[in-house]
Amino acid sequence: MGSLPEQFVFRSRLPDIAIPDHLPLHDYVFERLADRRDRACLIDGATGETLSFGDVDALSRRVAAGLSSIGVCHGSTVMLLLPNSVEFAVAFLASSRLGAVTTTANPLHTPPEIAKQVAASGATVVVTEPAFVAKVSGLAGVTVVATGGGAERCASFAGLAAADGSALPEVAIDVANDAVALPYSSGTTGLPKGVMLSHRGLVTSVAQLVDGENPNLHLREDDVVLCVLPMFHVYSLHSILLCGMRAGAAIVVMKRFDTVKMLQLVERHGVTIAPLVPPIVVEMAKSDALDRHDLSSIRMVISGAAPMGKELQDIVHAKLPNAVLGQGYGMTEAGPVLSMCMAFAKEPTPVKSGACGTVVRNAELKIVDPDTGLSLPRNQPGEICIRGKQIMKGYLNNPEATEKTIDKDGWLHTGDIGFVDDDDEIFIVDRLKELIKYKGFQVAPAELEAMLIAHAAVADAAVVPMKDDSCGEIPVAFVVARDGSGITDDEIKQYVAKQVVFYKRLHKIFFVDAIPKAPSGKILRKDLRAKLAAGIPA
Ligand code: 4UV
Repeated sequence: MGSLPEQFVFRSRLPDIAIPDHLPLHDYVFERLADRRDRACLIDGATGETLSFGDVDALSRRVAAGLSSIGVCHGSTVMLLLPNSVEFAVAFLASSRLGAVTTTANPLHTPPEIAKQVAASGATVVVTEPAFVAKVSGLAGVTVVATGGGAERCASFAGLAAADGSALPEVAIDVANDAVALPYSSGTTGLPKGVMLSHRGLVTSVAQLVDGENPNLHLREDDVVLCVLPMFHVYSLHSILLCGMRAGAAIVVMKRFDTVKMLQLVERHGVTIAPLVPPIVVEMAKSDALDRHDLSSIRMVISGAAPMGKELQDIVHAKLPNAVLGQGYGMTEAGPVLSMCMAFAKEPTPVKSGACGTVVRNAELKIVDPDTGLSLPRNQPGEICIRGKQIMKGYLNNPEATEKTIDKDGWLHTGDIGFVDDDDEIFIVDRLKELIKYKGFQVAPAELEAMLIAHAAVADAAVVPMKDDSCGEIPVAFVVARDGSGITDDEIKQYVAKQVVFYKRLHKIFFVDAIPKAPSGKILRKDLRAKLAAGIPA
């Protein structure tokens, strides 16, 4: 009888902690409300208006009652189509109170992109700003709620917030099975899918960062966290909003990114924690305005959602010597955080530039050889896999895609290639999956390929990432044009641009005779990426 192959499982260097994962997410976040009722919770960056923890708790109860009065109940889906705002945070918590699920979308998405997500998620209520009401007003069976004034034929957010918060319906939330958030992600392959994150999953993931005697991400009550990353993306929703609130920190909400305004806000509010993505770190590092502002309050700069090389990390370190700079590594499906920089811990340990953290507590991580499926020891690159209560429950209405991502032993396969070094630090070196990341935003090649193939002049197409200094990656397409169509690259770019949000636009079109494919019909993306890496194809 052969012996089983050795399993190399990596764990945090910190001990596991007790996690109150019996609590619904809103109760967990507000667990210590009595101690911090009057402390600042959400600060509107534009106006300086501040809501205390007590205010946010009460407002989220009133909005929950208001949502209930327009039919939202246990199991309903509410879409938040909002830029960063106090209303976003409040509506998310309000939906959680009702046992409803929040699906989040970028308000800059085009009407067809939004309609697709509304239909797929089963959202019956969309909360948005007056400026975006027209994008959703024609959707059948959907009640639109507008923040701010002036939008016609909508329920008003202010109206919902005037409801009686003491009259909330009793809801029996099943923390292990009820989803509370439904962000969309294409995962390792195909089109964007609804990622079901349960109350227990998100509670676990937040606790893995900020709870315990020696939290991996040490946020304190006197911290001021900058929220410039979009709350509709899981990085901001989880690691800024939920972690910030759980830890009792104040969160400065910035509606949209602008380098100078961001630096002003840091100075004005004494921001101590700056969670960013590499393109913003680059903008900040090269901005002339950096030296004109006192940024000495910043004690932590977190970078995540895309790779940050050692060079950039060293530049920022030189510019912000008071701050500890490190990376987090997340993936929507992973709940979302897989690993976090140990220099952010209460009792920090040294880390290396370019590493994206050490696996979080109460979780297991392994590196798997994509060809043999065997787990690999330290310093050998393979597919990063994670297991723990924090990972997604699965994709909404898509058991096949769920099975391909979470194996029968409960391991979630990330599609990222990386290794764990001798100090337990994780380095990501490549991506097995199709996903393109433009400034940290997801672009699913399959979505753009379907669009291209639907064009009468296109016989076949493949979309792949091309490295780019300022965006990380940009989507480019290899296109086989139909004989005699005479279609130009500009026409193709325009055709796609009309249908998609700005970050999914194609930057270059390469006309080719054929798309390389495996006998199974699968596009050989690696070959196309290699072509790009070798220089622009003719
Ligand atoms: O699904 P997603 O868009 O998810 C994210 C989430 C990032 C987070 C979340 C919470 C944090 O605290 C935090 O620091 C970061 O990005 O995209 C997932 C894919 O993005 C790439 C990788 O390919 C993931 O599978 N990615 C994410 N973080 C990193 C990264 C990183 N630090 N370095 C390299 N690639």
